[in-house]
Amino acid sequence: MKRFSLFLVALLLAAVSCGDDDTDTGAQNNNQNSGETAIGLVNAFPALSFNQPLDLQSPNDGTDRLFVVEKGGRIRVFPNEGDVIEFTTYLDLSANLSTESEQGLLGLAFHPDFASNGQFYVHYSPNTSTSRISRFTVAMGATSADVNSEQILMDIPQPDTNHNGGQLAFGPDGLLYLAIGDGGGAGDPDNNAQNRANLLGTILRIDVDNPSNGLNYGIPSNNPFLGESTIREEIFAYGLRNPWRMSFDPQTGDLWTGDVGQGAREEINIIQSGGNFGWKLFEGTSCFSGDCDESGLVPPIFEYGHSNGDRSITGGYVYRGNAISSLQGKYIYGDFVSGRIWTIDTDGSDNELLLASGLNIASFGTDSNKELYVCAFDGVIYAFREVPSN
Ligand SMILES: [Ca+2]
Repeated sequence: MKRFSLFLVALLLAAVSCGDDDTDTGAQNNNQNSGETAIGLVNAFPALSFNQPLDLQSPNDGTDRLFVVEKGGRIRVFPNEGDVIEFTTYLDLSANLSTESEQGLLGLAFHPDFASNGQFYVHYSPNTSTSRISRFTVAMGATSADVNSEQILMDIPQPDTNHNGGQLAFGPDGLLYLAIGDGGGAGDPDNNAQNRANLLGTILRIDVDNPSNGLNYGIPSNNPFLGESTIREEIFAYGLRNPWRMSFDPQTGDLWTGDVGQGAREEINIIQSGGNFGWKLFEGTSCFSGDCDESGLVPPIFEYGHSNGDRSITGGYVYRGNAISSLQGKYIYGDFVSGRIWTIDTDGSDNELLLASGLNIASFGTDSNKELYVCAFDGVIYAFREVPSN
C-alpha cells in the first residue's frame, strides 16, 4: 500500500522558467506559462524501497548498475532499469557501526579503475567517536563484497556524533577527496575547522594508489600544505563546518560542496586548493566569531538563509546528462529540511527554485549516463522528468 501511494504522489511539478530568481519565492511555484516545460520528480524504481538512503553511485565499469547506500550500513545494488523488482545487498557493515545522530555509513566512491581493480571506498562510523575511511576489494564480476576485504585507510577521532561530513569522490586527477565535518557540537566549540593540526572541518586529498610513510595511502606531491610541520598534509581545503555532500563537475573538474550552516546561512562552495572557507570565523558571509576580518578567506559562491523553512543544504551536482535539456550545465542542489530544490548557474548567478518536493533530501547522485537522482528519506529514489506545465 505504501509503495503504491508513494508512486501516486511522486509527480511533483513546478515551473522551471519561473521569473523569480532567489530563495524568497516561497514553497509554491505556480508560474505555468502555456507551452513551457516543467520539471517533476518521479519514483525511479517503484518496486524498490530503501531505509534512509543517503548516497547513490555508479561505477564506470560498463554494467550500468546503481549502488544505494543506506545509513544503517548496507549498500544495495540493482540494474539501472525502472522496472527492476529487487536489489541485492552488496556490502553489509551494520554489525560494526554507530548510527547515532548523523553517523552511519555515509558515503561510497568507486575507484576510477574499479572495472580492473575492484576497489571501492567508504566513509562510515565504526563507533560514536570515529570516522573511518576504508577500502574494499571485490573480484571481477562479483555480485557482492566481502567485509573481510577491508583495508582501513584512516580513522579520524570524532568528538561528537554530528558533523561528520561523509562524501568521498575521486577527482579528475585520480586522487581521493574526503569531506570531513568539524567534529560536531554547536559553533565548533574546539575550533577544529580553523585548526589544521587536525583533520576536522576540511576537504582532504589522498593518493590511494601510492601508499607511503607506513600508511595505506600517500600524500599527493602537490597538496597545498606539504612540508608544513604543524599542518596535516592530507588537508586540501579547510574552514568548513559540515561539507555533507560534494561532487566534481565532470566537464570542468570543479569541486562543488554544500556546507551545512550553523543557524543562519547555508553555503555553496567551489573548493580551491589550500582555501580557507571561513568557518567558524564566518558562517557564509556573516561574521560568526573573532575579529570579522574576511581577508584570506574564500567566500561561498552562493548562500541562502533560513527563512522559508530551509535549514540544511544538501549539495548536488552540475547536471551533465542529456535527458533534461533545460538543466544542462546548471548546479542542482536541495535542502534536507524544506525539500526545496534549486538550480544555479555555475558562475553563482541566476539561482532559481526548481521545485518544492516536501521530501527530506539526503543526497543527489548520478548514473553512468550522468542522469540525476534524489535520495530521499521516505525511502524512494527519485528521478527528474520533463513534463508539460499546462
Ligand atoms: Ca564558509
